[in-house]
Amino acid sequence: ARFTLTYFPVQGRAEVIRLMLKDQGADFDEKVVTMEMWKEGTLKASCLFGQLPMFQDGDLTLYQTNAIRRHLARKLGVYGKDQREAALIDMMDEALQDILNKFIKLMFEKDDTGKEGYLKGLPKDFMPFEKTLSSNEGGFLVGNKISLADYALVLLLIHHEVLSPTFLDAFPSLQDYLKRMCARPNLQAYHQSDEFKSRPIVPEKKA
Ligand code: GSH
Repeated sequence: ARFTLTYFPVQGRAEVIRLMLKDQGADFDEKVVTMEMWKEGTLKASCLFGQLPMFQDGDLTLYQTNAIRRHLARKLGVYGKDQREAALIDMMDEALQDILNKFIKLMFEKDDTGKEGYLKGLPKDFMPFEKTLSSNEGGFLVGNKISLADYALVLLLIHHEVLSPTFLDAFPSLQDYLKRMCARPNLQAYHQSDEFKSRPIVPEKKA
């Protein structure tokens, strides 16, 4: 395939890239790097910033999840229909990044003490997206076509439902949106695949 995604055997930061590629029906190879392979050090030393994901598009090698996402979004045509939409997509995406950063922090905490406070903050964090979706007749965050930002939102919603199964009760538009997104044929097939089911969200916590 023209595209190759190199990452650890978890959803992690790469999942939002996978989601876009899968939904868009883009053909790509995956190189799975186990912790043992990574600790050996050669691959890490060869990565520009010493981290994964790495993405190859022909002879273009990219690091940094968001740079990879934006490259693919431009390439696959999911970055809005014009500059105005692209700006709004960036705005939505940055706000989603803020939530994602808090979520990642929570995921890597050693115990559950931060969870309650985190869950209390969710309504405030997700309300802007509920509002946006309830007023945008296009059915997406921006315009009437799926975009870069939608993939980020879908993934966050899926992960937050795992964290708190009742969390979407207060957000009817987000609930409807998630249902519609997950019913997209390619996403549905992906989420039913063994490949997806066997990949944990984050690495197992060490005792
Ligand atoms: N800003 C980078 C991005 O978004 O791609 C962060 C990448 C990053 O944190 N990668 C982690 C990693 O490679 C995995 S999610 N950890 C192993 C290491 O640093 O040795």
